[in-house]
Amino acid sequence: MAGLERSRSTRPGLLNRLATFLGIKKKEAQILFVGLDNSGKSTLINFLKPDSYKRQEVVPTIGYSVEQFTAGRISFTVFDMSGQGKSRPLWEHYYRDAHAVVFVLDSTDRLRMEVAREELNNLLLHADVSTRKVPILFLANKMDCKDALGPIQVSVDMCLHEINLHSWHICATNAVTGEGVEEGILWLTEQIKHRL
Ligand SMILES: Nc1nc2c(ncn2[C@@H]2O[C@H](COP(=O)(O)OP(=O)(O)OP(=O)(O)O)[C@@H](O)[C@H]2O)c(=O)[nH]1
Ligand SMILES: [Mg+2]
Repeated sequence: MAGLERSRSTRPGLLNRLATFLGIKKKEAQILFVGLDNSGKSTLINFLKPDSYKRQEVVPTIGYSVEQFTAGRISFTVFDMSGQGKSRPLWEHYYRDAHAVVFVLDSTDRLRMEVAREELNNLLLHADVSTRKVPILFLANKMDCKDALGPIQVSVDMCLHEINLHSWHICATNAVTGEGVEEGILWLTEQIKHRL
């Protein structure tokens, strides 16, 4: 079935530096990255990884991959799901143990914003998400592209204002340079530190 890839490092990456900064004491946080194919999930995760484990080239994910960042007192386990239509039914198997969901959107993909909205609906209606009130970070990615929608327009198209069971946040990101990512991860870390 799906590919399983693991990377471990003792060199602190952004996630670990933030965890240390925020004084998180518990041991493990599981974060689920979902979103349509080509939205930039793996590129974002590659940015978050410690330098020595960054990939030269990011390729489309087959099934899913798992990345682990370990340093100090905290270990983040990141599930990077494929966004291909045939792989999306896999996402729900990872909802139950996720401390937070990162939903990545390609801000340039106006045509498929509706499809992303449908997938978000499925996620929000799933009992393992709705009953646990999992925080959701939306990343309006590819903000560097000239035809990208702004995060406010993405929020409107995705009807994010209708989400009332979960804490959520949206930021515009460039996964290649990491612009905007730190703000999102900081918000995420604040949300989950009480849940670990
Ligand atoms: N310009 C620009 N390109 C990006 C950005 N993020 C990702 N890309 C490009 O978009 C393409 C898809 O990125 P991936 O990270 O593989 O997307 P994914 O969401 O993991 O896709 P799947 O694994 O198929 O679900 C790659 O060519 C990336 O270089 C961004 O912020 N800006
Ligand atoms: Mg991928």
